[in-house]
Amino acid sequence: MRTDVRPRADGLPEDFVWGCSTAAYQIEGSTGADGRGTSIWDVFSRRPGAVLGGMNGDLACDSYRRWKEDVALLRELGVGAYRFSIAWPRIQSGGSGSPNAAGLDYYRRLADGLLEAGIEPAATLYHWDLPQPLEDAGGWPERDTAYRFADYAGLVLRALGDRITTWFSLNEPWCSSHLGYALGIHAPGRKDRGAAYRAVHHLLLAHGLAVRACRSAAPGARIGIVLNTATPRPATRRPEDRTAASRAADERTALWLDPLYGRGYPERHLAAYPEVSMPIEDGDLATIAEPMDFLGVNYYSEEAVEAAPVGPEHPEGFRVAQSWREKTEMGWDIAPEGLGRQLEHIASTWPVKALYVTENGGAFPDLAGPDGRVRDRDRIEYLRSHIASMAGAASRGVPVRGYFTWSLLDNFEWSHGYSKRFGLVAVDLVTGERRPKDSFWFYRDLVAGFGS
Ligand code: IFM
Repeated sequence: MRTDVRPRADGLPEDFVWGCSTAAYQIEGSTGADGRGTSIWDVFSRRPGAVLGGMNGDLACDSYRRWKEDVALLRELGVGAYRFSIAWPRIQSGGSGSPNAAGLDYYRRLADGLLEAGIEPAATLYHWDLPQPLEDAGGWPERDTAYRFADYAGLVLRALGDRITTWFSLNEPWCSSHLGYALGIHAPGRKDRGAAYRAVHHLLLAHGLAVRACRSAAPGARIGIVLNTATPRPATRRPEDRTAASRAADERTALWLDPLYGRGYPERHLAAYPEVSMPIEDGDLATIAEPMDFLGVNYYSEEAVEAAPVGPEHPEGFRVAQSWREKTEMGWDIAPEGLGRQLEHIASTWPVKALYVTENGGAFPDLAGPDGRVRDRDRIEYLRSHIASMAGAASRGVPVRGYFTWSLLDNFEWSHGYSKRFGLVAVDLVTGERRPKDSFWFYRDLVAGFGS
């Protein structure tokens, strides 16, 4: 018996995949390089008041030019996989037509660099950077956008499917539909609930069409979707708070998972909002329910929800309630046990084949000491407790196959600009210099099997 290596203390299988996640607009920069077109975030971030301090992703972490440094960091971490996203406007500047070879070459180089470092590339096809010309034509509320996405997915899979086998269709489509089209706090910044629900349907249709495109373009590939599901609890026993919590949970979870697993849209949810309707055409529900290989779940928090008067601030009639918990810099409750609960709820309600935690992490103050070192004990504790919660779910039979922390790098946090930092690695916004925080070394230990 070997005595030099301790067995994993976390109860997870040896072949469990550890990784890190990022997204194109948040890290790449070089928004005008090599034929990249304009995305809705390029336009939205220039709208006065849309992003804190008028910041944008023009430079971001400069990863388009410094990707080799990112791969070296991942190699140092020892992770098995890297989840990044492909910027649609780099591949089709206007959102349709023949692919831009330079854009594809960038992701080919990145994938090859990862493979040479022994790291599996895992690519998201859409992490919110819709080509602006498609938004000008109506965006996700229009059916044609789903067809454009299917074309894009097919050509990316044909070009890169020989070296990338793990694919995610959409990242957190709730953010695209609800934050982008209902609440207007993400690109494209519209406030129209009818449009948001049409977007829900077309995002799901786009996903189903992409799964089919993937199967025909790269038969060996595996594909799933990434959702930010949530099951908030009612703040009190009052019936109106219970109704509020169940509506909030449906909006984040059943609205997506029911159709994805062949059950159609949840009637109770649509009945609660008679002003919206889903533009379903013959065959759509079968397309949306095209079998996936796995489901990705992004988890950050678990909130309490209470009823609120319907109005511009709470168009759905609910809001996050006051709580006793410590919060991250995002103002989100730190609720590690909610991750295990969420995974168990999903696995016991829908017939998922495999689950990946595709994002989990926290924004913290990250003050550097006089020696420049960031002793981010709060992030380490956040990661440790959430991973323990996930491992608990795995030990109770939930088929969790991997965990990706958000994020490798401090990056552009959407409407918060660069003010919220989630990275294991700090990035100097002027020089681009990368500096691992203490959480980086914690994660390296954990990946090596010495996390607890
Ligand atoms: O930064 C985002 C990411 O783009 C999507 N999931 C949540 C993260 C933290 O807000």
